[in-house]
Amino acid sequence: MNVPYPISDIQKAEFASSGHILLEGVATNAFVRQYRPIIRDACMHFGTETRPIEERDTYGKAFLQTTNLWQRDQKVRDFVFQSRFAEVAATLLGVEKVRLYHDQALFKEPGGGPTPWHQDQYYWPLDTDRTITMWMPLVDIDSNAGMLTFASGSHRGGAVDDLAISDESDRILAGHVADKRYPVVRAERMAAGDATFHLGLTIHTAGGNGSEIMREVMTIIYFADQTRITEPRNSHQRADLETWLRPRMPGQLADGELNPVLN
Ligand SMILES: O=C(O)CCC(=O)C(=O)O
Repeated sequence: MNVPYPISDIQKAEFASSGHILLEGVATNAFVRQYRPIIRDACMHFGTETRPIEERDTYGKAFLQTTNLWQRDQKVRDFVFQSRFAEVAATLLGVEKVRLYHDQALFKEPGGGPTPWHQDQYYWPLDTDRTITMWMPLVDIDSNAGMLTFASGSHRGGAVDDLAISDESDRILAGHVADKRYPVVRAERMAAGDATFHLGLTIHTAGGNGSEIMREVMTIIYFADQTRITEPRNSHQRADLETWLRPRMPGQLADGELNPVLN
């Protein structure tokens, strides 16, 4: 893990054109073996969902979400602060340095519902399109276990609508993806430690978890250094400003203590 992960010019071009890419072995087997129990325990400890799946709404059924574990657990911080991950993010974005936005563990339970089609950037008061998420399963998964699925090239259409993740975003963006004939792309399987990276504007979804195992996924979101904060455009962006960017304010550089440079 101390050596950089190699990215070829072909992979960079693929990412620029598709808005997403699958990379194998971004974390080594030994590294995943070491950190999987740490992240799982942190999710158990800090997770707050207690309702049975049947009683939750669409968002609640999609995954158990536990955020910014790096602030709560020193060992998870070691995982999130890996410069190897951040360097891949910077290389794919074509920028020199990236900052941490936040991390989230997204565990989709067996029987968990689909993740509606959405664009991440709707949530983020950041004045850049240079935002990227690393999505890494900590267990081997097949396509029926809630694989992340992308509308290839959809980032080039910009922000499509002002929609939070919901049944409505799912309906409208599924229609948009079909109208624009974006290829819908997902991996058949991913091994623990493989990762996908996608841009904040890439339209994406994930299926329900039809397998019998918990889909344990860890994500890390980065943005380009020197990015400024925008005036929040919705309640989610106001919450993000408070939660992930404090003490910085709209108009300022997003370079507060919660947003360190990681490469
Ligand atoms: O893991 C999922 O089901 C959805 C993840 C996602 O939308 C993201 O990481 O941006």
